Amino acid sequence: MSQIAMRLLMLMLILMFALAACGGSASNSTAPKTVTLTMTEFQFQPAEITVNVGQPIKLVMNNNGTVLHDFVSEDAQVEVREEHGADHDMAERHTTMHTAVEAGQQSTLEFKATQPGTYTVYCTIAGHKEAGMVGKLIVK
Ligand SMILES: [Cu+2]
Repeated sequence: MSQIAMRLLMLMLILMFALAACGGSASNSTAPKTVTLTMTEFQFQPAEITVNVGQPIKLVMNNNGTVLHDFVSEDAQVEVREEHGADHDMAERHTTMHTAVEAGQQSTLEFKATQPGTYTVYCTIAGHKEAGMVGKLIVK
């Protein structure tokens, strides 16, 4: 085999490995499913989020409003993996999920639901829940 043919064969092998690696990561079932949520005054859009038990979820929250909002649950049975949000003092409130988003900003919350059920999510800023910032996390 000539030197050039040998090099071409090596190049083909490298390309095949690279393609196999790409295919592998694309079909990786542990990659989180992205769910996008929009916040405004005064609602979550969508107001209901449905996920499966054990499915990794990356919740991407866009605050399209003009004031700080947050996404909180006190009862959702979840395992929070990673959170990137605005600083927001929750005082003594007990929460299982909590991410704040500054006006015009984006925050993310990666979690896995651990128990089926229907849980309440809401915004803790005074008056916002009453004005409509309340929703449901449905876990199947
Ligand atoms: Cu709010």
